[in-house]
Amino acid sequence: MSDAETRRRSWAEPWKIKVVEPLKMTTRAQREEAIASAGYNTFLLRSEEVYIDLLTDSGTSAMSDRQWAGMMLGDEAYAGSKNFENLSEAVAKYYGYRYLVPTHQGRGAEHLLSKMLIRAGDVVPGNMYFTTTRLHQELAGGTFVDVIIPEAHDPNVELPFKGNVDLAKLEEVITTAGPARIPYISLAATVNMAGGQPVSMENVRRVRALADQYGLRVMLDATRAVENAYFIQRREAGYAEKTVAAILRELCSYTDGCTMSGKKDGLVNIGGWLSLNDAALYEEASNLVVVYEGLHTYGGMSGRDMEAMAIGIAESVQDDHIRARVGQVEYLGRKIMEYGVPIVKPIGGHAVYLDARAIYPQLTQDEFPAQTLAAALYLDSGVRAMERGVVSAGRDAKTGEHHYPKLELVRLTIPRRVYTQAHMDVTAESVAAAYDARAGARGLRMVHEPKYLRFFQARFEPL
Ligand code: PLI
Repeated sequence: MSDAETRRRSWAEPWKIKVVEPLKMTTRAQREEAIASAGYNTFLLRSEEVYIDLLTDSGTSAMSDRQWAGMMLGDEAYAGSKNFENLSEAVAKYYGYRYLVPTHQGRGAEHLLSKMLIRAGDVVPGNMYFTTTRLHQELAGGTFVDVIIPEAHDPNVELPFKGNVDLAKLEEVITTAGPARIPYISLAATVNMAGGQPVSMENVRRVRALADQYGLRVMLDATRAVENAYFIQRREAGYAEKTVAAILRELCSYTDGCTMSGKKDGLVNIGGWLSLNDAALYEEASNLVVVYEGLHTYGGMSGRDMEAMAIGIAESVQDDHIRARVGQVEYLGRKIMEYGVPIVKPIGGHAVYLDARAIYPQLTQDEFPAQTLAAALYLDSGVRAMERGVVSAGRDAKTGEHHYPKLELVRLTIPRRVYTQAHMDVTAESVAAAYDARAGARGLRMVHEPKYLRFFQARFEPL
């Protein structure tokens, strides 16, 4: 059959539903009580109080029947599990790295990498911070410096590769700090905090060239690199006829290793890994993992979890899968735009990001517009979203002042293979209702602020 015959006309999912999980609807009065007792933080809601859960795409995906069957093949030996071999083979085949250190999830890998490579006073340039990644870099004594292109901070600029590294800025950071103070370049694909925006292959190639010029490593945050590969296939000249799997391999080939949260692209509920090409670094990482995670052949995962992830990786790079995954996100984004609600453009790979600053011009960042909007959305319909603004950005490690990010966003994050098109319609309607009520928003004040990653557990009260 020709390509045209096999290609489906819409982004319709290449699967059907075998098991369902009932959802609970709540009344407005119940939601008012729930959000107040959660301190106006959607992280502190009980899942039972949520109707459509778009808090995160992390660990919330539905596994396939093949993955569930794989769970029965769990080899729970403390050492030398067969599932570790299968996972290593899957990572080598689809990502191309030589060595694998399994971890309980992405931040476990970030911890090991930061501990191994970062020394006090080091500088880590990267294309926008991610919360856990930056915190591990800081705890190891480093300072993160943002080198993403300036357009990434503007929700309205439409660029195909808004996650790209600003190469001039990167070189300036390298020469100012001195290459000896740069443990590695921290490259994310796609860029979560910028709105799920991709990097181009051309940009990654040039980052590699610059790194080589100064003798530096490039470490990839591969958490959503499959989604990035799909955008390259769709948007970058010369890649339309290549498979997402081939594009992913090429992308990784320009880097020296990766940290990975298998809970996103990898289609599992728990798991992650650290990949490395350098034998000496691997030796150190496989020694360090036994201190913090577990033996180097399970690293915080059970055998069955490693098997499910090995199968999930193979499923995740199928062109049909990733087209439907990103297609659903784009469907929701376009619906929300039809209601006139301001969002980050272009629509990202894993989520639609509402522009809370534009929606609530009456609120300053000290009144937490995105936190306010996430709570308002929950109140309207029971849809749970996540703040990605000043609360998530935290405080400057040196001055103790709030980071004030230009982007003040609410993220509607789509779990993979979980919700239907009708759920997306309901979500868009609810966003529109919250938008229509925007003039009444008064903001919040923070009444409890945890020391680390405050967005998870902070509490608020209405102003
Ligand atoms: O949640 P972990 O520890 O498996 O992964 C940490 C992590 C690293 N990098 C990136 C880009 C992430 O998005 C990420 C986790 N993200 C979460 C939990 C999210 O809701 O986006």
